[in-house]
Parts: sequence; structure tokens; C-alpha cells
Amino acid sequence: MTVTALIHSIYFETPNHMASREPSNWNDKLELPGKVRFMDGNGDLPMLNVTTEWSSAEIYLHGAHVTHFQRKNEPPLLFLSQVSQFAADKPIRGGIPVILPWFGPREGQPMHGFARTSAWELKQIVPAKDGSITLHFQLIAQETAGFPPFTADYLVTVSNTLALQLSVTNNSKDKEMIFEECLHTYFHVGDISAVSITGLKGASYLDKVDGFTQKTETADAIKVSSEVDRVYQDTTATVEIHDANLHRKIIVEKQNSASTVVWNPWIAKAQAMSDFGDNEYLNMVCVESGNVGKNKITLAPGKSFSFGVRLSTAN
Ligand code: TA6
Repeated sequence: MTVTALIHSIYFETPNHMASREPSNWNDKLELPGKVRFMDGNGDLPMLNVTTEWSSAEIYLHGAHVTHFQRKNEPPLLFLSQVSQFAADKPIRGGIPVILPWFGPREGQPMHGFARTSAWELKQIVPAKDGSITLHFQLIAQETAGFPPFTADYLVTVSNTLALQLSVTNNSKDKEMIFEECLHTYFHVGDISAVSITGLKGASYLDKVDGFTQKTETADAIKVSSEVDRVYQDTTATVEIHDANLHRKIIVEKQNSASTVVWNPWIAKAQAMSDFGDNEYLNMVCVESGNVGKNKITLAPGKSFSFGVRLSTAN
């Protein structure tokens, strides 16, 4: 189901009692007893705690940031730094940062865009008949940093998997919008030395730890034994993270995404990040899905573009 179709179904087919109602303030709860709870999370930032029959999740309005997802009787799917900051002007370290409208550094601007440090609005909570729960977050951005005004709609569906849909609409009447987007997902692993990543063989990539040299992936399974920072381009492939320590594989399926980024900071970078524990590189790897660099998106005035990611696990 496309984002548009899903949003349409939310707004026009959802029973009245689920009609969107903005909490007048965070304490004016739009709770679903036993399913969605509004809480003051870390740093007293507003957080939603979501529980389904299969799983639990936590999502902050700050950056519409998913910080936790865990299937029952499984280890957490996502890594969250024990020393992450939780402040209105700082990105959260871990979980799924929403990177928009640019990826990487930009002169005089914050790294990785402003979406992840913006306050998103919760528009809808939709419990579906199959037991899944979809949360719709929205960011309306005015013209800024050289970008036309745009709206981002982010759907997070919690079930026995975690599904994400990011839709961007160019609100300009006459300017095209050229942007990058990425769901910068930090996955929890038992021991990085026991991890291998498959699905990228044959893909071309920019190796950011080797002067952004253009290379082609030759490994059936990528292993991490030093800093890895690779932007794979023109690949729509499903990626699997095989974790021999936790005896599971994580499956990263995506649609309308042509870029995959693989990152582990390793020792020196870990020590250089104040919001990341010196040894936390051992228990995480980023496999990020989006459209960045040569895969950036050009949107005509009034048009929308959506991409999606579905995260699941298997033994
Ligand atoms: O996606 C990998 C990357 O671009 C790395 O180069 C590193 O900068 C990482 O993102 C984290 O960036 P952040 O701004 O969150 O510290």
C-alpha cells in the first residue's frame, strides 16, 4: 500500500473515534490503553511507548525518532547509545535517525539535515485489524537552507516487523526540490566480529574511509574489522545482517530506495564521539536505506516521493 493510499485510508476510512485529534498538550493523552502510551522519555522529551502482541517500540516526537524496537523473546533490534544526548537541539545517537533534506555535511548547517532535530507532529495513531499499529508523524518545513517549503509524512508501523514509509511533498508552486533522504538505522549486534552483511555484492560504492574512492563490492559477505563507511549506490537489494553471536539475521527490505550506507565507526571514531561509548562499536552496525548522493531525488512543484523500509528478523 502506498503512503498516499495508507494516509487516505487513515483520514477517510478510519472510524471517527480515530479521527486525528491533536493532544492539546502532551498530557492530554491520545492513548490506546495497553497499546500506545504517551510518556516523558529521556530528557523529558515526549515519547510514545507502543505495544503489540508481537513486539514493543519507543518513538520520540523529537526527530520522529524510533529509539527501540524489540520482538518478544528476542534481543532488541536497534542499538541506542547508553550516552546519547536527549535534547531538543541534539540528534539522538542510535535507533533510526530520519535524515532529510541532506545527507552528510553541509556548509554552515548541521550534519545530516534538520529533520532529526526537529519537533515532528503526531497526526494519527491507527490500530489495524491485523494487530499492527501505524503512527503517522508529520514535519512541515518552511523554505530554508536553500530548500523550498516541504512536508514530510513518516509512517511507522509496529507489528512482528517494523515498517517505515517516508513521503516528501514539495510545497513550492514553482521551484523544484532536490534533496537526499536516509533512514540511518543503527542495528544491535551481539559482537561485531561475529557479523557478516550480505546482499551488496556487485554494487558500486563510495569508500569514505579511502578518500571517497569509487569501488565495487566483491565480497559475498562483508565483515567489519576496522572503520567501515560506504555509500552503496544504485542498489535496491535486500540486505541481511547475519549475527552468529545472537543466532539471528536481520533482514532490511526496501522499496524506492537506491542507496544503502554501511557504517561502523570502530575504535578511534567511537572514542571521538562524546555521545557514543568507547566500546559501543562492538555492538552496533548501521545499515541505512535511502536516496543519497547520485541517487538524490528531484521533485517537481507539488509532487511527492515516498520510500519504504521493512525490518524483520529470522533465526
Ligand atoms: O552514515 C554514516 C555517516 O555519514 C558517518 O560518516 C558518520 O558521520 C555517521 O553518519 C554519523 O553521523 P552523525 O552526524 O550522526 O554523527
